[in-house]
Amino acid sequence: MADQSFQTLGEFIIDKQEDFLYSTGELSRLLSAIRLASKVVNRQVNKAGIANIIGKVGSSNIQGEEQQKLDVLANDIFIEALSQREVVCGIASEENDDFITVRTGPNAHLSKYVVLIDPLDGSSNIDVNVSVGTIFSIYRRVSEPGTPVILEDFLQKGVNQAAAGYVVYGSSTMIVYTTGNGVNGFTLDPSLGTYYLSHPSMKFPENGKIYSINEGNYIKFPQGVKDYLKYCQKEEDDRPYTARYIGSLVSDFHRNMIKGGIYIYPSTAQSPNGKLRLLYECNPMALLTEQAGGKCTDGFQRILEIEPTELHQRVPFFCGNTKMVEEAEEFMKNAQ
Ligand code: AHM
Ligand code: MG
Repeated sequence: MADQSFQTLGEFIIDKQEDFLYSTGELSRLLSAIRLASKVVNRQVNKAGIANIIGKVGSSNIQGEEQQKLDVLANDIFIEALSQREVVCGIASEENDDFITVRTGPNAHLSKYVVLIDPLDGSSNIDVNVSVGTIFSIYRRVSEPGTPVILEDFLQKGVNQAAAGYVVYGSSTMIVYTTGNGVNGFTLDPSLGTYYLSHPSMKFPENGKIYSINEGNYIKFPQGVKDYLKYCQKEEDDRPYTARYIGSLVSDFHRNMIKGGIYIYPSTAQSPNGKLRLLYECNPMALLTEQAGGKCTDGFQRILEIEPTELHQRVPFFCGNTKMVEEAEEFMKNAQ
C-alpha cells in the first residue's frame, strides 16, 4: 500500500490547467467528461459476458464493418457525456457517417473544442475477452465560436491537436493522455472508481525488440514491409525480434510504448491506404508517440503533417521506437 499513488486524474487535470496560458478550464472539463464516460464504458465492458451486449447489432458502420453491440453502446455513452455537459461544439466518431453538431442548452456552440473519437477500438475482440480501447483526439475549432461547427473544424492536421489519448480496458483499466507536455498514464481503482497516476512521463525505451503486424497478410504487403519483416526475423546483432500482435491497436500500442517495439499496419494490394483511420486512430496515437519520444509515419512521411481530406480517411501506419521506425522506413525507401 505504501507504493500507492495518491494523485488522482481529477487533481492532475486541474493542476496541469496552469500549463496553459489564459486557460479557461474548458479543456479540463472536456477531459473530465471523457474520464467519466470511460468509467461507464468500463463498467459495460466488464460485464459484457453477462449483460447480453456481446455480439453484433446487425448494422454496419460507414466503412461497411459490422457494428458490435458494445461499439454502439460506447459510442452513445461518449456522445452523451460530451454533449450533455456542453464541453464540445462538435463530435466526429468512427461509428457515425457524419460529424455531430452539439446544439443543446444555452451555451450551444460556445465551446471552442471538437472531439474525434473511436469509442471502442478492436471491438471484434470483445466476444473473446481480449482488451479493447477508446481513442480520442481534441482540436480547437477553426470556425467562429457561437456558430455551428463545419467540416473544416474536424479536417485538421494532427499537429494541431490540443490533446489526445486512449483508454485501455485491459487486465486493469487505464487512461493515457497528452496535452502536448509529455504522456501520463492513470490506472482505475475499480473499488473506488478513481483513476490514480500510475505511469508518469511515459517514454518509449530507446531500444525495442517487438514487432506487431498482422503477418497473415504478408503476401499482400509492399516489398519494403516484406524486406523489413525478414530483417526482424534474421539472427544477427540483437535480432530476431519478438512478434506480438493482439489485433487491438490500443493494447498493441500500450505494450510497445512500455516495452519498446514497432506497430505496422501497412498498405496492401487491396487497400492502398491500409486499414486504420487517420483522424480517429492514427493522429491521436501519433501525438502520443511523439510526446513519448517515438516516431510515427505512413512509411515515408510524418502522420501528424498529413492534410486530411475526408473524415473516414485511412492511412498506412508505422509507429513506435524512433530507431525501429527509421529502420522500417529505410526498407520502404530502398524498395521504391
Ligand atoms: P476497428 O476500429 O474496426 O476495431 O479496427 C481497428 C483494429 C485495430 O485495433 C487493430 O490494430 C486492427 O484493427 C486489426 O486489424 P486486422 O484484424 O486486420 O489485423
Ligand atoms: Mg478503430
